[in-house]
Amino acid sequence: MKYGYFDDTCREYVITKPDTPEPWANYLGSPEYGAIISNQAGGYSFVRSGANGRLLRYRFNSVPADQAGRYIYVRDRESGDYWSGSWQPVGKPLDLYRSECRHGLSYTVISSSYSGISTETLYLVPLGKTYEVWRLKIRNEGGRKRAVSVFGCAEFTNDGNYEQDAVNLQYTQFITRTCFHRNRILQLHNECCRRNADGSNGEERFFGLAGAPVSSWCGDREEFVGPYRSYANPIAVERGDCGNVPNYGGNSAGVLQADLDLEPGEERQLCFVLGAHPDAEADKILSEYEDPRCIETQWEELKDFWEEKLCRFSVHTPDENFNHMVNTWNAYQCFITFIWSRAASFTYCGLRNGLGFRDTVQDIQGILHLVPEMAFERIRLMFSGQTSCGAGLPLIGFHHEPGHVKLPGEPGYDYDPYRADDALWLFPTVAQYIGESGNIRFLDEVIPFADHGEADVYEHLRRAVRFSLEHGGAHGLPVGLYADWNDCLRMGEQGESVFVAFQLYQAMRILLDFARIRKDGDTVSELEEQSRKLRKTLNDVCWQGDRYLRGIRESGEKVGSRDDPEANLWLNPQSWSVISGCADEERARAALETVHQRLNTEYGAVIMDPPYREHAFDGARMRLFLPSVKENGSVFSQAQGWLILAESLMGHGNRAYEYYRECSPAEQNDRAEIRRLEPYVHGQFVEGPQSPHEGRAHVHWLTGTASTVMVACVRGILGLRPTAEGIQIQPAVPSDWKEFTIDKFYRGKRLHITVKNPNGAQGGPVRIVLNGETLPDSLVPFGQLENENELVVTMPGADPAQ
Ligand code: IFM
Repeated sequence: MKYGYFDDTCREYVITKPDTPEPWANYLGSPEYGAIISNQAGGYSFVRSGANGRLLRYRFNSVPADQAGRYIYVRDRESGDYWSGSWQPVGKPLDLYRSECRHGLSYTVISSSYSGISTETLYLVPLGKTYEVWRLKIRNEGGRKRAVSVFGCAEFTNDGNYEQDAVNLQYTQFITRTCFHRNRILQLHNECCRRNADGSNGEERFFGLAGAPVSSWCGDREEFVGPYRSYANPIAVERGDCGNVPNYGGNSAGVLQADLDLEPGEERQLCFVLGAHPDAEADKILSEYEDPRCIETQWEELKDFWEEKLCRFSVHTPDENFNHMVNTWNAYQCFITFIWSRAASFTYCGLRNGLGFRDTVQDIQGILHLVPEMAFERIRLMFSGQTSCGAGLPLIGFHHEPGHVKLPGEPGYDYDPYRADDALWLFPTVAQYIGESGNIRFLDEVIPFADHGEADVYEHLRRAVRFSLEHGGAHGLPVGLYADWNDCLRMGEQGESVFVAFQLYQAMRILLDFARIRKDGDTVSELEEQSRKLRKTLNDVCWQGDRYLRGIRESGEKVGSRDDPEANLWLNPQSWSVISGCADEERARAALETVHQRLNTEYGAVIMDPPYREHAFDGARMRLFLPSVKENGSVFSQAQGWLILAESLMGHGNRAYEYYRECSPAEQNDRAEIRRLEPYVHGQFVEGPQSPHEGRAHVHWLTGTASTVMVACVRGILGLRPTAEGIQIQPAVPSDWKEFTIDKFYRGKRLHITVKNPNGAQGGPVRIVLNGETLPDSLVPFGQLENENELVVTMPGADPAQ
């Protein structure tokens, strides 16, 4: 079933059928003020931290779903009938009520049409501001005068700390009150014990109205909703009067009512504004919205802000769904994961107060092709989360103080021990950053370690390699430590991880390039020797004829061995054997072929097979999950990106594209009832064939899938791989893509690339003509670029093996 469509002209996803299988969400705001909103206007807001700055309350995982929200009610003062500007929470019959939700880049517009009245509510956080605006346009579509009331409704948290607000009710129910002032409700917190710098008391929040006088108000949730009622039928709306009631020591809310008379065809505009600001500031903010042009200007600014970022890379292929995702939605999701990490969604309740090391370093890769300069500071931050012994801290706290961080094992450290993979993610990220920006001098930049001391980036990277080499097991492969990329895989102190070994091999190759550039002969020889040894071990010990192992436990038992009754084939070692460059052509082909035969499903390749049921070892913690769910054999979405990339690197465009389509949300727009998550964002995983809900996806928005799939599309399928010298172009596309174009902004230059594929190839060596001149190979040297460049890339003759 289809619930909406992609509108490329304005980069929006338009939901035309409001009863979506799940609330379909969007993100508003910035790190200073974040908000998440669903197509039913459900969701919540927070100042800086989803954990501690929670402003609007949201009941996660509850029935009815997706409450509370940013609700606007409309009531007909003659008939007493009422509805909401979003289909829920009132939920009028869909044969009478029409609704459309347009999720755009950092704004959402929800429209309704019912009983001759239409509404359009724009929700956004203006750029650089720390409050949100709900701009309502309401119009009398009929031929007679209408008398209506409009109610804007926000449910405040009583405590900014999400956990306290949700569970510590014997405290948090008694610390706030509300009052009304002119055109706004103020919520005051802890006012008897806290004094702010400006002389005001406690913490203050406001919910105000511009554009019409307030005719009545309510600051108490229970008074508004009424006993044994819900947001579907609040007593105050039913009655048509909010009663002017404040809250004192209960649940605070902000409800403002405006009574309007609308002539036939007449439209009115109101703005509700919500934020955490003292009253005097609230007054100033609200007065700006008395001018209806203010919000229009801010909306334009917001659109320009995003357009400026996304227009730096756009592709026009024969596949519209591919274009929607790469040009807009996958890109936007990469920005959202970059900004919010795993902080706040409808699945993440906002409790993680920091940046997971590996997640963040991977997230950075998703925006590098667009704004390397934006990634720069974050990369530096991540290096300052590396300890002097070379490992990455598992989590970088929001109050990270490089040079002073306690380490795993030391008193005062209260997070997980080291993982084996964290620092190794820095290598592809730095290589891609340097390729995009050309900033090779970054390697010389001195950055402090998390615990003590400092070194240049090159030395940071050397230590990361050294850490892995020093933590080797019986076969000389890196040990798995607390876990590797797979949070659920514990090999034991001395158990070895093949996935990390491939990562280490990739890291060494990248470092070798840097060492050569720096003419560091000792490091070159050392790395050549070490990487040769590692490659040999991986191929001698871990290859099983058609697959690589997943690991070797400290007991010597092999994980992912072909004779194991369960989990005898794992996806990641196969794809990473190719990505790392460790497998030779024959083994790479064989490993990928085994994956295709054994792991592929309609929705992508499962992470391993068969899932654990009876034969899990102690450290196989994925056994806690049901078979075909999460790490226990689902289609783990992040790993699809690596598989697509691996096939692309082999020049297998058809396979790469097959996997891409299987996991692409947009591809499932017409059967959204199966996938259930938003068709415009990747999720964390999709249930596999042993689940009765095969194809159902979970954990929307904040997932590493966004960046791995983006990297797979840009570097893999489209084949654009910037290096320090210039840009390599090596597409691996489906053979029926006969021509496509890419526009890319590259270090201040514009590239207009046309890829021609007259013979239906799926990969292979290309011929490139740059501004009329044929290049000797697939590298476009940066030095040869003009400000504007026309490139014609011709793919070779068809591969007879296809
Ligand atoms: O790698 C992890 C990630 O850091 C968090 N989500 C699950 C992944 C696989 O276990």
